[in-house]
Amino acid sequence: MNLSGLNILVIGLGKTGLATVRFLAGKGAKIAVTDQKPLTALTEAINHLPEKVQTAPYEPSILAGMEMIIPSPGVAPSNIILSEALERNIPILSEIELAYHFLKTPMIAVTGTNGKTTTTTLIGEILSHSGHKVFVGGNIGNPLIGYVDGAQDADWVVAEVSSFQLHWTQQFRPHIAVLLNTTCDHVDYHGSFEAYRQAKEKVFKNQTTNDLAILNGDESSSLILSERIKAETLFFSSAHEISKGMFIDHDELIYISHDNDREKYPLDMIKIPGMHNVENVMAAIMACRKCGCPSDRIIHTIGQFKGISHRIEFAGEKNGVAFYDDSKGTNVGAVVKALETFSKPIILLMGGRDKEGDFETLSPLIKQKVKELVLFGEARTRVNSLIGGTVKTSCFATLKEATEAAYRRSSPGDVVLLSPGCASFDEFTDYKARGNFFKDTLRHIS
Ligand code: UMA
Repeated sequence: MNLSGLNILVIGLGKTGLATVRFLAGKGAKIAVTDQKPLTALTEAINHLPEKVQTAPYEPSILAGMEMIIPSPGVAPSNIILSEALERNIPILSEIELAYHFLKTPMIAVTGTNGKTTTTTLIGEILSHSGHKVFVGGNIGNPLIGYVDGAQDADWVVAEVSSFQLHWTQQFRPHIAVLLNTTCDHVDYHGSFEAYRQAKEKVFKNQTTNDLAILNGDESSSLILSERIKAETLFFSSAHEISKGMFIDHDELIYISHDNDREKYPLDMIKIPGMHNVENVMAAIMACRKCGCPSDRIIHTIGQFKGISHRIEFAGEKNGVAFYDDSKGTNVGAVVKALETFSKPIILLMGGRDKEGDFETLSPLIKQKVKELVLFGEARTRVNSLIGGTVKTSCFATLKEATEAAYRRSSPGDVVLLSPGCASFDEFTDYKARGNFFKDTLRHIS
């Protein structure tokens, strides 16, 4: 792909936009950038732009003369500039698609509604403990294009890829692709659950028989999907035996490879809680075995792995009440996984910015596991109208008020769980800030 002299518009000046602009400048493209925020709110980003990059107004008229558009992941497909670009047949590429065209390192891509960050991180750690040089990036926080812009000196790239990033891909082809699970999320962005699912499934679209696809054997949609996949396919299941892939047999994980080799891994090597994490581990093992990582290194690394922050993370104990930070649980599927992890009575903190989640599907599990529901933030009214009657429920404007109320209502032996099922952006910059704020509130609570 020759970008020299090409007129390219980059939409959004966050992490992705800035890294993309730097890469494009190095390739000699003529770059314009635009952002829905006023320029005065973007001084920091603008100060980091390479020379000759133009800032442009946030309106479709800027498309005149443009030959390619690179939208940031957060720009929804329904965006007015993107709609107009489609009308005018101007190519739209996501940043991961652009990066793919220049990527020289073999790539493992991990997607799914939940577990992406845990699995991506674990694969990266196993590979590096097995002696490989690894770049871990993508949706996890550091754009893939930044790696492509550098020396590209890793043996493997492990990329967490989101549905936002996959939506505008065309030729993107990871050597190993993992789809962990697909439950309802980001309907506000994609327009429907079906559109969201289709975006995720694009991770397999260009794979060939030389590649590997890893799918969830407990989801009927992945069985249907596998019929369209050309790559060698392996499944993982926490519920039943699998003929090619990985499953649980009493206190062991069994892996049956394509060559019918049978390997065993002790279940108690896994220190991170919940059956969903057993699934994440199975996917990671199969990806790493394909890369040639030895089983003993895999077992050792999994045994050391403590999980990631803000994902069902133990946040402390006060007067016999245990607090867990699951701020990264921003959709209903994640709340399900978190609730399933505990056997003690739960006081559940939910809320934030609604992504049109299917909260009503939570009712049976809430009835079974939750002692009291404490709702907060923008989404509290809608969530309350959908599941408020299931158990005793109260509503608060902010996370601070909700956390203090949850503690007041708790008794020794309870779990207070922040698993919001919503985005954080009504009160915080991101889920990390929300999780840290929760922990900070706990420190000062009395
Ligand atoms: N913007 C517009 N128009 C829009 C939307 C945004 O101009 O319609 C502008 C904003 O004003 C802002 C910039 O775009 O200045 C932000 O772009 P962005 O929202 O795409 O954010 P980045 O900083 O580029 O971060 C993105 C991912 N963000 C999203 O997908 C929303 C980060 O994932 C990712 O870590 C980063 O690229 C590096 O790859 C975050 C995320 O929430 C963690 N991801 C979602 C998730 O995990 O559920 C998909």
